[in-house]
Amino acid sequence: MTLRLFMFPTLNAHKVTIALEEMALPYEVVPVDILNGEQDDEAFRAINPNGRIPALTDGPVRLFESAAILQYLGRKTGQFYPQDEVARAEIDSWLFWQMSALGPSSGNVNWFARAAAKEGRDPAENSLALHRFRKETARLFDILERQLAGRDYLCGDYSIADMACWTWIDKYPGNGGGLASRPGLAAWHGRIAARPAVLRALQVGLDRIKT
Ligand SMILES: N[C@@H](CCC(=O)N[C@@H](CS)C(=O)NCC(=O)O)C(=O)O
Repeated sequence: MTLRLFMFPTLNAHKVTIALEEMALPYEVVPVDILNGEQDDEAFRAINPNGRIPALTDGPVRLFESAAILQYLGRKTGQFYPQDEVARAEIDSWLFWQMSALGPSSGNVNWFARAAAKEGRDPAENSLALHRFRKETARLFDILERQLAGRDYLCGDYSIADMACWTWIDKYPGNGGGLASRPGLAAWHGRIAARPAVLRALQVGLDRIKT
């Protein structure tokens, strides 16, 4: 059965291409042009009723939400997601932390910064929101720094939790105040950035960006 990944080259989609490349799974890319509203097409809504990428199908299995996809791929292959409950509980915790804290907080920094610039709004209008989300994102970066003290990866061995967090740090380090003052986070970032599967994964879909 062919895995079909519905995607546009963004950090949430690249979490999944990292997992697919690391797990050496063959997959087909189905482009969804989110800059031209294809995420709202009825055909795509049948795959993800929430109208967001990434989504994945595997025969009769349909998944949306990047963390659900990462868990599925981890269960399917037995890689980067150990069955042992102690290890899995740790990975799930960091995975959900990324989805509920790091992603939304850093994403809100982007939104409020962009809304002012792109929508011709008075930047002062967004200053309180930006202050709140920048402060929270910096706090979350500090949490990662603390977790990585004495560890190469978030949960000991490289796992789907690292894949989920890494794209957000890689793409928007400035949202949390950068990596210069966080040596553990910087080393972790560099360690993952150097992985051949990650380098391949970040290229997937880039031909879709028409700039
Ligand atoms: N929690 C979702 C977030 C998905 C999401 O927000 N995807 C963005 C791209 S990274 C999207 O589809 N944006 C299209 C839009 O905002 O209309 C996940 O992790 O899969």
